[in-house]
Amino acid sequence: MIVYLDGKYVDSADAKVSVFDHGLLYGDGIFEGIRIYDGNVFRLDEHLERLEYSAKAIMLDLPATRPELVEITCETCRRNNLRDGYIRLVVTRGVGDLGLAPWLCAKPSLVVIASTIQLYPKEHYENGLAIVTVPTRRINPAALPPTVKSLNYLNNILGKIEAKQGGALEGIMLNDQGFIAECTADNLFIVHKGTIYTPSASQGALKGITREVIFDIARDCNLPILEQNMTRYDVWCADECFLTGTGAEVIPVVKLDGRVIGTGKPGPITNRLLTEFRHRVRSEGVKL
Ligand code: PXG
Repeated sequence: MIVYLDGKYVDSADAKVSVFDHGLLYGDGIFEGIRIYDGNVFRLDEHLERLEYSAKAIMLDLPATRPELVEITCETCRRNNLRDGYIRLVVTRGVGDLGLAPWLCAKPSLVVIASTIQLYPKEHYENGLAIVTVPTRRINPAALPPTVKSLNYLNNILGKIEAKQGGALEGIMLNDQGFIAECTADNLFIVHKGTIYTPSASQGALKGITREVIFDIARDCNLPILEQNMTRYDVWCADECFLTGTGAEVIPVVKLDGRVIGTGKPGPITNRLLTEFRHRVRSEGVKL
């Protein structure tokens, strides 16, 4: 595997960063996870825009412009002959001393990895996931905006551990007011009486790129869609529920906290959105 690291395409065995990199020492950095389908990089501009916003929020100067990032991303895929897979962009604060001070870091490091991704097993798309609500609350936006896709994923990792302990592959994280923020690595939607609902990003969610695609599809198909505060009760009593994410795409949820959602099978609107999503990933995107 060939990895891009700070201006060079190197063998993965040589793709190493310093133990003094603040990405390692403090989780001081940002990242993106992007899919490539049949040689098309899906929503690359949107991912790079989110990376730029994350950089701005943490006052980090990206070491490459948008066109350079597009070229580096595509070139990393080309060098790995990757036509279907997963691309990880990471920007760390770079090498500094043992203090926090980011202004003492020499320069940010940029890494691009083009690889494969571990997907949810196919049967979950056919039968739906059973998920749980986890005890760990999503971090308060006043502490660290969850809209920043930062290298500080401990909040989500604790949630992920708790979901596993609860026997589930994914878990809902509430915000500190008890409203649903999102899942540990996916956004959440419900369908109730024909309308699609999702918590607004201000409730503590990442502004998911896949979430945005759902808004686009809903608009194009004349399906009503709203951002609304949501509790566990709203999910228990929904007709349908599904999660969205770069890895998950659109995955049905049929149980939350032991309560069966709707008929207990993936619902018609969820299935329609998944079908339309899978069509779009093959017809849109930046060609290598
Ligand atoms: N919320 C969080 C906290 C995420 O990390 C999403 C929502 C969905 O956003 P996108 O933009 O992907 O629609 C994410 C994204 C993995 C993996 O390997 C996780 C994500 C993306 C890609 C891979 O678990 N999370």
